[in-house]
Amino acid sequence: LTLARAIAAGLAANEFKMYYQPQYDRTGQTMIGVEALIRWPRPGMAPISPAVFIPLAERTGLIHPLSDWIFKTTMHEGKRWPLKLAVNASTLQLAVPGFADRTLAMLAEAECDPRKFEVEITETAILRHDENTLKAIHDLRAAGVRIGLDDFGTGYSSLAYLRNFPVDEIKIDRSFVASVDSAVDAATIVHAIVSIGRALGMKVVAEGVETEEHRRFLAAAGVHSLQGFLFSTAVPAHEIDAMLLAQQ
Ligand code: G
Ligand code: G
Ligand code: MN
Ligand code: NA
Repeated sequence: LTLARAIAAGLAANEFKMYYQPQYDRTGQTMIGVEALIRWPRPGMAPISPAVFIPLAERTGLIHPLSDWIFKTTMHEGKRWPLKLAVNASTLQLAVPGFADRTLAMLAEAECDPRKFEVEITETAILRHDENTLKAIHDLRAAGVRIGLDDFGTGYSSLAYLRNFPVDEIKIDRSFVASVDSAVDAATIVHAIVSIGRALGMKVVAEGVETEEHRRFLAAAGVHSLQGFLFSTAVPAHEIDAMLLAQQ
């Protein structure tokens, strides 16, 4: 509970920062998007990973104000880039009635084009398949917001749900990418995910691209875009500005 109080205080004191991890086309030459990832560089203390504080925020209800801050900050900082802006949504956030309307209102307020905004959801969100979540995804897509399925291949629902639950993009989980050059089964699974994604008209993104060997394998397999430490970790907005300038 002490940490929960620190999250609430951190929000009030504006301690959180959004960082952005670049996504490249399959040649690795052109930045085409970013994934927004929250960071908490607590003044005078060791940083805490979002893998720790996001689940705690979910258990305490703080995820709602925190998620609003994440969405708004990403829209305001990212609208100036000619890039797709992918943001992680908590499963709890999606299930709140009015999530789509609130997101669209934030986009309008930030003057951010809905067509460049992507909401990343997980298979857990789909598995719940409650009506609010389904309606939110439908309404967002109708307004031009893209939906991405994160950590694809690690859940149980993958194949059956893709039929009833259309998404624009699937992100191959980095556990498969990490093994493509050492394990035949991981390479086979990547090929299978790309075939399914392409057959269903979805874009396929690979996460956790760490080496030029990974990049070459994934490009040959037909993945559309690439994200990982080979290119960059998540960086502050001003570093994305500099990378875009250097690319011109
Ligand atoms: O970026 P990093 O490896 O530290 O992220 C750790 C975990 O926290 C990942 O599962 C990631 O999806 C999650 N995470 C990071 N930033 C956000 C965010 O802005 N919103 C949500 N809901 N999850 C995030
Ligand atoms: O769960 P999600 O995919 O949203 O979270 C992204 C997480 O993956 C972040 O914590 C980010 O720091 C991490 N990440 C990004 N690129 C790489 C990579 O190339 N290798 C590894 N091991 N982690 C990565
Ligand atoms: Mn993600
Ligand atoms: Na992931």
